[in-house]
Formats: sequence, structure tokens, C-alpha cells
Amino acid sequence: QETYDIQAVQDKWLPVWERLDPFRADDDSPREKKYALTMFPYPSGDLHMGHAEVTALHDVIARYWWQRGYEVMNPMGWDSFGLPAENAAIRNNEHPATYTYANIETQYESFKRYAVSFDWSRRLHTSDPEYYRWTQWLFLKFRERGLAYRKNSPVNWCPNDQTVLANEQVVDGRCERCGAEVTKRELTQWYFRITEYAQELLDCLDELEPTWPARVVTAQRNWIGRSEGAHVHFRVEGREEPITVYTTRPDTLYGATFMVVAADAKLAAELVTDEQRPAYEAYLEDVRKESEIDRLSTERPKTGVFLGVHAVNPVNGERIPVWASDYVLADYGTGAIMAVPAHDQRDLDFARKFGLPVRRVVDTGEPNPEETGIATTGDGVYVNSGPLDGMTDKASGIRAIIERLEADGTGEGTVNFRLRDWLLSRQRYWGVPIPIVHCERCGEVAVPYEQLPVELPELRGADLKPKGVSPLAAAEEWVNVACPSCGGPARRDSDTMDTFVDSSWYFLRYCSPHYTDGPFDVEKAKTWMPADIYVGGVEHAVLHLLYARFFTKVLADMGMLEVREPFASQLNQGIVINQGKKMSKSLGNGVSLGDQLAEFGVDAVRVTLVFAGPPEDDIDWADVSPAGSLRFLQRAWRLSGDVTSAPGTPPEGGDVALRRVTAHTVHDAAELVESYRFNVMVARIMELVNATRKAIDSGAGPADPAVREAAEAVAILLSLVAPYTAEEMWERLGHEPTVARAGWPAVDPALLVEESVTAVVQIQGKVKARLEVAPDISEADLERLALADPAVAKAIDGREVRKVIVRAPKLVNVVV
Ligand code: ANZ
Ligand code: ZN
Repeated sequence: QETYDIQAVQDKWLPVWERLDPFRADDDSPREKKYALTMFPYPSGDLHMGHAEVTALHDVIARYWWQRGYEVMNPMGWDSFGLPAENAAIRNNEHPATYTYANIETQYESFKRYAVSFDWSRRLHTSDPEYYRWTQWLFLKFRERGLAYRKNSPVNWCPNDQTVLANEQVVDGRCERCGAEVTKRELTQWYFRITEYAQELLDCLDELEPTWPARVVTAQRNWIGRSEGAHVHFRVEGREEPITVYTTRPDTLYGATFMVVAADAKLAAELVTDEQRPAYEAYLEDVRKESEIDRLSTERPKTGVFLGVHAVNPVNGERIPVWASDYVLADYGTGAIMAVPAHDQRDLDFARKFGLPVRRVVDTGEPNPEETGIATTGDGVYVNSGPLDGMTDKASGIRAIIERLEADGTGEGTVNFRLRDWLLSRQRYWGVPIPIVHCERCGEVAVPYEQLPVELPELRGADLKPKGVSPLAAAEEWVNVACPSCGGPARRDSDTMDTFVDSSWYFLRYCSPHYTDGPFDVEKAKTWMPADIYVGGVEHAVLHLLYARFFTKVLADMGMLEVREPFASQLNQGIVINQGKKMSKSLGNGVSLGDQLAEFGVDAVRVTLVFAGPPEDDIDWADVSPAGSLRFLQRAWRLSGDVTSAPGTPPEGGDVALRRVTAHTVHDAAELVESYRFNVMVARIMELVNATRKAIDSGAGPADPAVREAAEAVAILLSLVAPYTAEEMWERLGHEPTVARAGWPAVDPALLVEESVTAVVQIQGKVKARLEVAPDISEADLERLALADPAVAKAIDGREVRKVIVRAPKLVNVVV
């Protein structure tokens, strides 16, 4: 038997494909367009199993579309700014640019050898000035529209590391890295006003629901977190402005027995009396050390402090005390609540801790919360609630109270979102400089568009470690500029943008990656957008996908895009694990992609990843067999050597059984790809290989045209997952490269029809004829056939047909 040298086959075809460049997408092609998008990587190290998996899955779709005759854009680039690269570079004592671009080259070479059908002419790197010039441009356009702004707000601060921390980096009030007690600092930061699009971002999820993974849609809905309720204004004794609260249960207003203001909200500091101020300030000190997760926990004992003031309940005139506590968040709703302890557990815990009154206003039939300490949250009969008493419907209760508040001017119905504005500035080096200059005289001044990009200074040899202030602030030569507006002394903004800004529009840049008059050519974006499929990890379910949707909507409002949603459909792959666990250095269960490729070759690794299971499922490398995949590829490849009929022979006659298998396989493969059941498609190719082998060895023989037809179909189908083997087969079958553009095999529909079945025709219950019909014949067709049959016509003999009972495809009963 011939042996299949996969490494030699790889070396042979790679340069040929390089020359043919078969996947370059032509913007002006008359074919229908498809845009296949996959998430671009961070350039940290070489490609790993995860990259291999996602691109193998993604490539099935892109290559399928080419075979189906579409013009496909399948671009790739690098998300090359950002913390992962910067931290790795600092660790390796290298400049981030050196580290980043070296990794990009490594990954590029690996992607090429891995034979993904990328259009490399569209390659981009978000850290290139040609790219980030337009990120800065977009920032300024957003700012012109009031969608980028600066505000002062509290952020987590580690006094030891001298840096801000994300909420996730604060564990039990301490810095996760050094253990120092974390404090809050007021810092002025840049934000994108994504909240302005909250409602639309939510509404459009309905359209995306059929084609996006359910868990992504749900995650986005929860993140946006829309709730309906009311603002209620409580007059405060001895103060002009009222306290406004946000509540989803205005119908429980009669049960509000105290109010709570977020301890760290400005309002609390304003309200507190001189007498209570020392206690308040001591409490605030403690609160500043807590994380949001701790603060919202229902488990923790409640803490708080009385602010010394009273407010008045607008519906019953009752005087109620105002407290400050950490369980109310400063940046949700209005930062203040009306506490209804009978029907909210946190309020009840607080009331019991500080001896505040509890009043039930909804009788649910459960024991009174005042006695049990368990708040009741269900529906019931309103009690102690003035005009609501006796009502049972919550919606009506809410409506009645809102009407009353609106009539009195003490409140109004409102909608609230959990979504916060997007904090985009970072005090780090390796990112897009914010194109703003701060002038002593003019304040915040935008860098004029024609001066973009504001290039990131190299700062070779500088200390880039995080210090809380961007390292750019210390680059005096770079930072000090003349104000673009008055020419006076000014300083550049020294913060850089979050990497998520870069990745919020890269899919648009791919449409015209070398365009110099704007971030993208509006006409080309019309041609390609939206992306027909977006393949990537579910870890981006919220942030990246929400930000990209936000950018798309703003650009649509700017008149630059016709679509308002960037990604028509989406597929999230599972992850590659080993021995039941995530691969990690400490467990020593990592699998090196490079080693696997060296041992089994690209095709076998790709087939293994695609065949392992449904794309959404995790793949345990301990449960799969790249060696088995390689054996399968060898079997397929051998077919191409055994076929002896000449190319171009029309597949007439021949082994009909094999022809049927081929036709069904090709037909079903299309449906399987379109429904993302790639693993089943591979299984079907395996069956076709076996059927062809059988026909060669013990059936029609190698010269039968049906055998050639089958082998060619195998090559074309295999080109979606095993491009090298497919190409080699194609050549051995006498064709020119490349099989990737050979076109989807034609299927004769007659071959898809099952063998015929026998229908019995009866007259008055007696069999008069038997007909051979297709198994899926319609009742009407069968009736027509039956009545037209000569034997049946003769038996009817001109009598009037009173009734025809048809049970397709088996029986026709004629009553005369
Ligand atoms: C009175 C009330 C009575 C409430 C009741 C609930 C049950 P969602 O649905 O998540 O929007 N709340 C409002 N602002 C808050 C803040 N800044 N921090 C903590 N809690 C806050 O939740 C809205 C409810 O959460 C509001 O309705 C308010 O408590 C509380 F039987 O008001 B409710
Ligand atoms: Zn100025």
C-alpha cells in the first residue's frame, strides 16, 4: 500500500495556494456576497488549541460558501493593543511593540500553514497608526455627538501598586495582587455614553434571537437590565430639594417606613446633620473599602448610620428617618431608596438590625414579616394602603399610585437600566492615545482631525509599569504641546483607550482596510455588512458584542452604515480541555498545538476538532483521536489513487446504489453545514468513503464512473475541513488546483428520491390495479394517477364516481 506523507503534501501545496491566492474577496464581484467573521486574536505567544478549534470550525462555513458560489470575505487581523501584550512585554523586559509584532508574525505564519481561507490582503493590526488614527477619529466624532465625555467618579485604588483596579481585582477589600487595603479614589475618566442606546440595544435583541446563541441574548438582556418603576420625590424637612428614589414597587409606598441613601453618594454627605457627621464619616471610610459584590450580598449583616434628617412620605404625610448604608449603590437608580421592610428582605434585615418599624401593605396569606423576619414578595391583597386597600392586582396597584403621584407632582412612572456608561480610559501605555489636549485657557480641546493620528511615543527604555498615572504623562516632550485652539501652553491627555474600543469597529475596517479618507469606505461597508456569521468565544457574550453593537448604531446614526446590527448570526465554540480539566501550566495537562501538528499534520488536527462533537460543546483532547482522523484521511486519499476512469467521464449508468449515497451525502452536507452540525457532516463523509471503498474492492470496480463521482465528491466535501488532503486527492483525480474553488457537486434530484412504493387502487373495496409511485407523492397526484389508470377506468365503466378515499402513498379507494 502507498503511504500518505501528510507533511510532504503540506509543503507541496502551501506555495501553490500562495500563488493562486484563491480567497481574495473581490468587492466588485457580481456574485452574491458573504461575510464570514471570526474573532481576531491577541498576539500573545503562538497559536494554541483554542485558535485551532475556532478557526477550523469557522473555516467550514467560509469554505462552504466559496464552494456554493458566493464571493466570500473572510478577513483576519490582530487585536494588538492592550494589557495582555503589555504585561507580557514588561515581564519579558521587552518593549510592547517588539513583543507584539514578533508574535503577530509567528501567528501569521502559523495561520497560513494551518490553511485557513483568510483573505490576507485585508490583514490589520489595531496598534498600527493607520488603524488607530481612525479609532481616534471615531472618538472625536462620538464626542461631537455628546457620546464621549469626562466625569469624575469613584474608582478602586491600590495605594501600594499605585494603580486603579477593576472591581474584579478587589477581593475582600484587598488588592488581589499585594493584599493592601483598597480604597476608593475620585478620578476623572473618559466614558462613552452607551446608556443613550440602552433601549435600542435591548429591543434589537428580539431580532437577533433566532440566529444568536440563547445564552448570549440572555446575558445581554440581563446586562442591560431594563426595569419599569417610578421616581418618587420625598420632601425633606428643612431642605429645599427633595430626595428622589427609584422603585419598581411604587404600590408598596404606604409601607415605606424609612429611607436609605447610598453612603458614598454625594447626597448622603449633603444631608447629614453636623451632629451625625462624625459617625457618618467613620462609616464612609469603611464603605470605601468594600467591593460591589460584597455590598449587594443579602447574606452580610446590614450596616448603616442615621443621617439625622427626616423625610415625608408623599402619600400619607408620614415622617420617616433617612439613613445611609452600603447596600444601596450610589450609581444605580438615583442612589437612594424608600425602604419597605415588609416586602424587601434587605430592607427588613436593616429594619430589624436598627429597630425601625415594619408595616405590611400586601397580605399574601403568609405569616406577617414583622414577626417572622421573612419579607413576602408575592402578590396578595393590599392592606394599610389607603385607596388601594382591598385591591388584588399588582399592575393596577402600581398604575393607581403612579397616577396619584403624577397628579400631585410627587413622582412619575419611569424606566431604569442597569447598564452603565462605558469607562474607556486606562492609565496604561500600550493603547490608543486619547486625542485631546488640555489647555489652561481653553480647557478640553480636540486635536484637529487633520493632525491625527496622535502617535504613541516609543518611550524605549522607559519604565512602563503601572503607576496609576499613564507612563505617557511622564513623557514631557510628547505631553507638552501648543493648544490647537489658542496656541498657548497645553498638555496632551495622557490616558489611552481600553482595547475594547479598538475591537468595536475592526469588522468595518476589513471592508476597506487601506482606505485613507475615513475609518472605512461607506460604499464597501454597504457591500459587505452585516457580517453573515460571527464565530467566537462565549466569553465575549456581553462586553465586546455589546460595544460593537453600540458602535454600529452610532455609525448608522452618523449616516455611515445602513445596518444597525453588525452580526446577522453567531456561533460560539466550546473550549478545548484535557482530561476533564481546563489546560493549565500548574496541572501540566496542556496540549501543544505545534506538537499535534508535527505528529498528525494540519488536516488530522482540523478533522479531529470538527468531528469531536457539536461546535458549541467543549472538546476533551483525552477523548479524541487525531491518529484515527489521520487514518480516515489516508483512506480517503487512497480512493483517489484507485479511481481508473478518466476525468470528465459523465457519471451515467454505473453503480446506482453508490450514486445514491453520493447524492444524499452531498445534499445533506449542505444542510448540515448550514445548521452548524459539522461533526455530522464529517461522519457522513466517512460513510461515503467507506461506500466508495466497497464499490472499488467488491462492487462496481475502480473504472465505474460512479466511483469517480464519489471520489470527487469526497475531495470537495473534505476541502471544508482537510484542505491539504482534498487538494492532493483532486490532483490525483486529474484536476487543476484548487479544489477549494471547484464548486459544490451537482446533485441529480432523481437520485434523492427513495425507491418507489406500490399503491393499491380499489373500487368498492376490490383491488383493480397496482401503481409504482414515489414515496412522497401527494394525495392529489395519487388520485389523478389512479383515475387515469386504464384498468381502473375500465372497471369504473362510465359510472359516476361518488367518493375517492386516498391514503398516500399506499391506497386509493374509489366509490361509485
Ligand atoms: C421599594 C421596594 C419595595 C423595592 C419592594 C423592591 C421591593 P431592579 O428591579 O433591580 O431595578 N433599589 C433601587 N435603587 C437601588 C440602589 N441604588 N441600590 C440598591 N437597591 C436599589 O430593583 C429596583 C429595586 O431595588 C427598587 O424597588 C429598590 O427597592 C431597590 F417590596 O423600592 B424597591
Ligand atoms: Zn487654549
